[in-house]
Amino acid sequence: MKKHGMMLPGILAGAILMMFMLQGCGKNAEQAYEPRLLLGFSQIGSESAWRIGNTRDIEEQADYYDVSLMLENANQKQENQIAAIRRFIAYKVDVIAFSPIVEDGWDNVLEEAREAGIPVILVDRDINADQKALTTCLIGADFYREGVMAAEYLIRKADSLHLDHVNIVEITGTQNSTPMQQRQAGFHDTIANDERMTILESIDGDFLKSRGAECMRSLLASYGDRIDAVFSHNDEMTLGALPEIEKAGYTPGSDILILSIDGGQEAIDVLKEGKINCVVECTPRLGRALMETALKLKNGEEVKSEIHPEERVFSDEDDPSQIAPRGY
Ligand code: GYE
Repeated sequence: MKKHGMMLPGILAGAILMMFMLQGCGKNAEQAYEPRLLLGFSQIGSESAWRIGNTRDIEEQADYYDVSLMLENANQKQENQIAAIRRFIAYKVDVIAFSPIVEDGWDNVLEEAREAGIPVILVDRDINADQKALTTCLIGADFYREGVMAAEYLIRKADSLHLDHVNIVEITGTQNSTPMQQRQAGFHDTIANDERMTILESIDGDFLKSRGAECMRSLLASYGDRIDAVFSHNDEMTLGALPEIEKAGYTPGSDILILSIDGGQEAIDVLKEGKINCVVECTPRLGRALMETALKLKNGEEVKSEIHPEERVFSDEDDPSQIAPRGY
């Protein structure tokens, strides 16, 4: 039987789930179709190329592993994610996975999953330590390391340009999300020992392109000429900020150094043009590890408590024309 990924509101998703469970009835009408694994996944939204690539990868890998996927998109709202998880519990899925938009506020719904005996996998982002025991495993990037790698690039760049000071503005991701907190911590901790480095301001860009542009306009209005470098927590906000820098009469990549995170194709193309100096990779390809982990949980096998993909740095220190197509 063909399995389908679903990006549907609850009731419709329920009706279709019933339909394809019934479709599985063979000669014996009493014997309902048993998928190999029924996985409920609550995605945050569609805010970035990263997120869209991540959703696509999870759908493709579910297909590849013959997993029946109930996929719900929360459109950037935690309450929608909580409602989706409750629906997964009601449908008695085998495993629940979700990418928590923020770190806190999950205790009640995770307690409900635990009472129902359904294991929960965190994908991409983490939750508060006190709620962690209600989940089995985290599959996602080491965001702290990403912040460290961005800062290490900036320190090397300051050395090679013989800069005696670097005034940085930071455009951060969604407040209280893991990548925002960890990328900031990794970056700040790493520049802390370099007295050339000063953060003029950190401002919340919510991982959105439109907010990246707004933040950059306001930072340029406040600091203008004093800005030497922009550290933006994702490509979308970077792509929003660049035209504002140009409109203000500066050349990104030379007048102002630009550091970004994610490594989507559009940002890599701009890196090749020289308007971005460094992009730290954050891979959205978490689908394979998710399917393998969920299958193990269904079979009652042990799983690792954390799985981090390998990531690298793309920058003007290497030849950007050699970067292979990114696929997201
Ligand atoms: O960097 C950003 C996205 O959680 C790693 O969320 C993810 C981040 C990613 O929207 O582009």
